[in-house]
Amino acid sequence: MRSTPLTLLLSAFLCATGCSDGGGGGGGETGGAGTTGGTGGATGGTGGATGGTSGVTSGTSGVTSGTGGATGGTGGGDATGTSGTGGNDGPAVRTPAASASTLREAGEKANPPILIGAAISGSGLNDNGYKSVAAAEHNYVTAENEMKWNALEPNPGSFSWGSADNIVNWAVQNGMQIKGHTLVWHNQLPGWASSLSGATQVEQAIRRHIENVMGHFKDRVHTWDVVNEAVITDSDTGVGNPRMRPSVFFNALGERFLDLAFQIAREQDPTAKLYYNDYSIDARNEKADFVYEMVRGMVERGVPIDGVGFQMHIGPPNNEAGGADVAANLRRFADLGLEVLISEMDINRCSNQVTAEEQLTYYHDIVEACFLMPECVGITFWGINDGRSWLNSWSGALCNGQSSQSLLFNDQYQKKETYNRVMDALLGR
Ligand code: 9MR
Repeated sequence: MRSTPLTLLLSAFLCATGCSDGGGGGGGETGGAGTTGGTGGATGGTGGATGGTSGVTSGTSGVTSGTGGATGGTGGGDATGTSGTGGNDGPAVRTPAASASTLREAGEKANPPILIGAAISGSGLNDNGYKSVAAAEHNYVTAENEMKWNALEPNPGSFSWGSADNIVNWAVQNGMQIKGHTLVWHNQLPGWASSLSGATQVEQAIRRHIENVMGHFKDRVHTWDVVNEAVITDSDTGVGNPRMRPSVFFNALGERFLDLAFQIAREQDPTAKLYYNDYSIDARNEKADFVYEMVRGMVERGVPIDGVGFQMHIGPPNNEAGGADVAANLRRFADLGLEVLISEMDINRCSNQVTAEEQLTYYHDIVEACFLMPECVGITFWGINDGRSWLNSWSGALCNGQSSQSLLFNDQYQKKETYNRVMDALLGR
């Protein structure tokens, strides 16, 4: 069974913002026109490449609406003076490969290419079946736990690289890119870091950690989750009283810790892509709105943020998000001039809150939402095979000893129907 093509839903959404003609209008000299641009597409109009007169918010809008982009615009600069951040010099659409025998191949042959990622665990790499599927099907790696603060800096100023190096080196050998996950996060902190207090102590610890970690991996890791999950709501679904999460970082420095972390990261590596990453911000909800305003503020202040990762843990206890909702939500972040990424996708079937049919529809439509947006640079699945999913053993996931059946491969590394639906979306079907 095929779900409603997201292309239709997406164009309906985009047309709601103005589809007066079929040409490539929008974007260009006035920038802001992009947000109400036409339905153009591949050939584009005049907008896009260098943004409009107020690039941060308008430059990419031309691309959004299927307008400008490819041929570039005449506008320049942006409101914050960081020339070009609002522009988007890629094509306005992504063209699928004609055929592919792996997800990785489908991603690499798409134009522009799209990264196909997986969370990789050190223990998984001891299993040949896991390793061969992981490398054949993916070209992007996130270490599931091995690059977190407790793994890398178990004692103050004393670093432990072994497990992370194993994963990173394996990825490099297999021609895969790596995202460093994660520099500043309230969770998986060593005890000594959780008990720091006072602005000076906390700022020094953040600086030492970021400088050492980014410095160690500088030649191999070019994208970083600089800050992870800094926002909380009453419910894990992203609803209820969204606010900055109390943490050792926030408690000592206030919201300033965000800017500080990104600034230190930028000083350490002027060319790295720097991301904010969070869960249950996948569709428009209270948490996503709050994060949008938070990130928009960072962009306006000139904080060096390049992208946002939408974790896309679908099903209990996290949010559920349909493809059209995801598309609309990702779009507004991309319109800030940022890359967007589906960073930790899995769909939990425990307790049957998500049915088998719904799971297939979600997999297809959410991957399609990203695929259709050139600013969506990749899709990372949070694991390889069902049996190793983090969900199985976490009480919040309501699995009660059952498998979450949340991923694309079974425990014999055979492709599941979920895999086929993801492939369909990557091939434009
Ligand atoms: O998958 C990870 C699991 O093995 C760890 O026990 C857990 C501990 O917090 O972290 C999991 O990964 C998380 C990721 O780092 C950040 N977003 C949520 C992920 C799932 O909890």
